[in-house]
Order: sequence, then structure tokens, then C-alpha cells
Amino acid sequence: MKITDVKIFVCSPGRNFVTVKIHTDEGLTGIGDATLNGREKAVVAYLEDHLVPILIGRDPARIEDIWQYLYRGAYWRRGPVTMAAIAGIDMALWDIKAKAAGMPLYDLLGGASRDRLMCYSHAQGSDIGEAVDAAGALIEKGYRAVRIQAGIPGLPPVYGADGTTTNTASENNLPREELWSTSKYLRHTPGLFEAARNALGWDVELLHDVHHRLTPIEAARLGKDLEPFRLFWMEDAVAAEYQEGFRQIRAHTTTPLAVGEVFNTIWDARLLITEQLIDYIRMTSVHAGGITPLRRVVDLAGVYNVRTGFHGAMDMSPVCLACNIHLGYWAPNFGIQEYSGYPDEALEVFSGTWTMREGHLYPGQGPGHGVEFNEELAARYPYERSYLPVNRLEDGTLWHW
Ligand code: GCO
Ligand code: MG
Repeated sequence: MKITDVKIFVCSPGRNFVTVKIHTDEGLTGIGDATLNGREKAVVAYLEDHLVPILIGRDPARIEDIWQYLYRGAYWRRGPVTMAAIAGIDMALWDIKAKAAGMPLYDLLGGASRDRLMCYSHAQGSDIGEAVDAAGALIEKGYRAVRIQAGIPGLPPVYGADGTTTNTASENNLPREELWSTSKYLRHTPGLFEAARNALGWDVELLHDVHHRLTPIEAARLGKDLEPFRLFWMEDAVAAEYQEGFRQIRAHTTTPLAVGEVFNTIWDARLLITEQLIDYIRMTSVHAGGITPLRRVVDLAGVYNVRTGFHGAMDMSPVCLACNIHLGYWAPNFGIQEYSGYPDEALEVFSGTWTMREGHLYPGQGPGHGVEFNEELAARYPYERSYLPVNRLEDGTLWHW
């Protein structure tokens, strides 16, 4: 088999997605996700100008060699743009291989390790009452795990608490600015989870995303304060560029830690995994560079009792979610899968064979990863420039978003 063409599509059915489609001389095609929220066109240029020309004529069965060629062979490797582009190709190649084998992707990876994948969704509100009610509504729908974010008294709406993560989070197509106060947040958050436990009981998993906003010692304090409420995890407690910071957090709290949605390679996670500084690794098929490298991360994590918690917000396309589900179905050390749902129009453009029922995800049983991409329909939703928000402290200092 030979690769005859690689096409890149950008569409915006509710939000922007970058999609890769690989064609072969035997008529089989494969689909991959290469979406990088807020920097979509950089990935498109990387793919069209630099990767597509070197792929034509290659044997799509040689996934590992192609991955090494695109990663090692680039000299300037790593980084979110490069890795999202490689991921789009890699997912499409696994799709082709599984279709050629007549197997669902998870079967090709080694077969199912479980019957269903527990997922968590997002509950948010402008105050504690609203956020806890939103969590209750999800539990009523069958979710066994919920991430809860609430607005903070004295601050305008903050991350995850005003629906900004469910939309293209910008005004006039330019970045929105938000305000942040660490001290207000640290005072407020334990009360959110106390209220959540009082209202929702203990038979449900509660998660929280700090979104990289604390220093290690502040994160250690929050982790300790949240211990009585037995969280499933505290996510992205600090900006993880400084991985050693997790030693400090770990030394002070038994609240489980999750990190990694912005990681691009196994090297970003190596110290955290091998020193058992985290409990869940949040890397995801698209931003990790595809299924090929993410599978290695899963295996490394398994050696050190770290379980998966792949990033699954809706700014990764349903193709990425499908790959995550197939990987999770196989992974012996699966933990949980994030699932924030998609706008209806996105699910029409990307019709999938994965399903979500009562808080659990199931892969399709057809060959490949199972997601079909409707090119004609996609063309009706052209790209719209969009940015994630930026964040400032109350005195104007730029902060992590
Ligand atoms: C998550 C993420 C999202 C991000 C978004 C950024 O845990 O799902 O933090 O909420 O903000 O994916 O692109
Ligand atoms: Mg997150």
C-alpha cells in the first residue's frame, strides 16, 4: 500500500477543528485530529508545507518508522505545533491499519481490558450553589464522576465557571481577559467541596481543575485543605514546566494529583511518572503526538502505578476522543476519561461509532477508530479565528490561564 494524498481540513462546527485525511492507492482512507486550540493555522501550515510532501509514496503500514521520521527526522522537534501535526498523521495511519486488519483499533492495540470506560463531565456555576446543582444534574443523568468549578466571590467569572470552556472563548475574535486572585481562590475552594459532599454524598467521584495557577506551596496547602472531601484528583495544580515542584506538593498532601494536558512528549512526563509524583497522566492523543507515543507513556505510567486520565475537552475533535477511548479500552492502567460533550453540529460533521451512556464511554466495534468525517458538511462551517482567554492578577500582572 502507498500513501497517495494527504488532505488537511479546518472547520468550525461550534469550534475549530483541524482534520487530516490520508488516502492510499488501495482506496483505504484514515482520519486524524490535529487541532491546537487558538493556534490552528500554525498546525495546518506545518502539515501542508512540511509534512505532506514527505509522506506521499510511503507505505502507511510503517507507522513506527513514519512517526520516527517525522519526530527524530525533523531536528527541530517537540512542541505543541509539531506534535499536533504528527498526531494527525499518526491517528490516520492507525485508522488505516485497523481498517486493513478489519479490527476496531483497541483490538489491534492488544484487545479490551474492560467493558466500559468511566468518564467525568464538567459542572460549573457562578457560585457554590449553582455549581453543586449542576453537579447534581449530571449525577442524575448517570455520571459517577464530575469536575466542579465555581465562581469566586469578589472576582468576575473565572475559568470553567462561566461556560467559557464550552465555547470559542473569545470576544470579537480576540483574547478575552479574566481576573485572578490566588488568596480568594484558596479561601473559597474548600467550601465548594464541603458543600458538594453535603449535597451529593460520598458515592460519587469529585474532581477539580486548578488550571496551573498556584505555586507548589500554595498547591500543597489546597491539597491538604481538600483532603477531607476525598477528591478523585486535583488537576494541574501548578504550571508543570517546573516538574520538581511536584515533589513539594506530594510531600504535603494525599489528595491525588493529575497533570499533563499540555505535555507533548514522554520527556515532559518522565520525572513525574518515575518518581511517582502524580497519580493520573492527562496527556491526550493529539497533543502527545499520536497513538504511537501515547501508548508508550501509558506503559511507562503503568510501571509506576500512574493511571490514565486523558484530556478530553471539546477542543479536541471527536476523532481524538475516539483514539483516547480505544487506548483506554486497552490500557491495563486506565483511570478515567474526560468527556465534555460536543455541539450537535460537530457530531454531524464527525459521525462517530463511540457512544456515551450513563457516564460511561464505549468504543465502536467497526474497523478503525470508527469516526467518519463529512467533508461536504464541514465546508459549511468555515474557520473562525478564536483564542483562549488570558488571565491577569488584580493589579494587572499577567498570570497563567
Ligand atoms: C480540561 C482543560 C480545558 C482547557 C481547554 C484548553 O481540563 O478539560 O483544562 O478545560 O481549558 O481544553 O484548550
Ligand atoms: Mg484541565
